[in-house]
Amino acid sequence: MRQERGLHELYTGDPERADRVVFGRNAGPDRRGFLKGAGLAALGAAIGAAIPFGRYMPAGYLPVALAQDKKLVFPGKDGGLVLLGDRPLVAETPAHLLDDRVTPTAKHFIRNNGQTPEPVANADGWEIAIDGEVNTPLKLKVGELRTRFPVVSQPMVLECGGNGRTQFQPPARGNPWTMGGVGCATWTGVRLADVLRAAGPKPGAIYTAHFGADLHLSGDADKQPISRGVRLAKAMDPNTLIAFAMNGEPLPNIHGGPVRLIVPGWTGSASQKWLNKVTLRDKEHDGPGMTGTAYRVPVAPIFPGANHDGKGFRILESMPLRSIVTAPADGARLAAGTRDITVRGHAWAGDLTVRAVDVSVDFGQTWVRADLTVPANPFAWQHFAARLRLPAAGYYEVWARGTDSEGRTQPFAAPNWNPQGYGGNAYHRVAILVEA
Ligand SMILES: Nc1nc2c(c(=O)[nH]1)N[C@H]1C(S)=C(S)[C@@H](COP(=O)(O)O)O[C@H]1N2
Ligand SMILES: [Mo]
Repeated sequence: MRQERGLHELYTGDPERADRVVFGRNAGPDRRGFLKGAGLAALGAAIGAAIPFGRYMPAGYLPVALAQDKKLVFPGKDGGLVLLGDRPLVAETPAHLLDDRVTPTAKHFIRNNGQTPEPVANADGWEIAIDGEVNTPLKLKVGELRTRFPVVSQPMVLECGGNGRTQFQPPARGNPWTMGGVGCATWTGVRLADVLRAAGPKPGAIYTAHFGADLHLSGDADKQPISRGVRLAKAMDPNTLIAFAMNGEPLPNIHGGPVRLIVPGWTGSASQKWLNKVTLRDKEHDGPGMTGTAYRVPVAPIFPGANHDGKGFRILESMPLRSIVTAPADGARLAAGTRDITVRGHAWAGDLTVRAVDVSVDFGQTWVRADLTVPANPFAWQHFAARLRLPAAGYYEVWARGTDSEGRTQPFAAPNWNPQGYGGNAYHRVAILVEA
């Protein structure tokens, strides 16, 4: 059975498959030997410079510059994502690259739990099944979805359950997300509710179970990398979509194309990629990612650092309130004499909305209320901006702190320590320097 390997390892062992995974299906056998053409251009773009001796670079070679920087090399990604792991492939977006109101696909984070499937040629022929506690089990091709059901298109936040994890002390287990496991792309698809209604949920149906076509890292076809579900009420929310397009383009393979779920505002793990089946169940789902301490959080606080088997935890559903500063960039050096700056960013709060965002440049002694937009539609993030005065040259930190529609404010440090680090929503803090 084929073991999934890191990209680098994959390149050394199986350059043809590596090139297909990285550069798409058109990388033919002529690309063996040395790297040429589109592949070389893509690597050059990722590095940000021409590669004068690129013709001598072996196909599948991962340049040291990229390995050191931990920059993601991937077609359609602009080189700015930070690789958190390549087996499985996980990459986050530095906050300053999330400045756009709608996150471009090139800047959207990636979170895989298993192997990346190879792209399929005929997206419209991809089939999904609806079964379990329904009166009429269905098999629907993606092409049919478009014609049978109303198509919806709107920007919505997709966020990894572990976003903010590095805030936890002692460190929590899992991918070291800072604040970049989030994006707000425009998703186009049909409502899961419409499709479920067509199948007719039985009275006993209370929960969904989601299945995708990606292989487990071990290559064992009997194991799933992840299979989560949601309460039926969330599945029936008109904003929960079966999505086949992202930012107006066919859903890219790496984001789950041809088709995926978007369960906005809830832990990203519920938004199954490479979707091939939704089963309605008469009890809570128990697939990989539903049990123990995975995507589950303590109901009563536990001692930070304690071993815990997750008994008595609850399933992570809505994501917490967060805000990020997208400008200035962390580490920005501002010209001597700069005294006023505009701070900009986004805020979101899972199923809730954001009532206010405050920003500070004096370590939280005083706060300035930012201008804040209303969401473009349910589950879109909100944008804030504020002018701040910097009295002299020197080092400052910009802090941002949101308040949600129920009046709760972000804490200074990550709350409710848990073994896998969910819910870290401390203030976002960026460092800036005004040159003397
Ligand atoms: N089939 C499948 N679906 C999946 C995953 C996966 O590994 N396999 N990862 C989940 C997790 S944990 C997240 S956060 C989102 C990430 O979606 P993205 O890679 O498009 O950003 O997809 C979810 N859906
Ligand atoms: Mo995730």
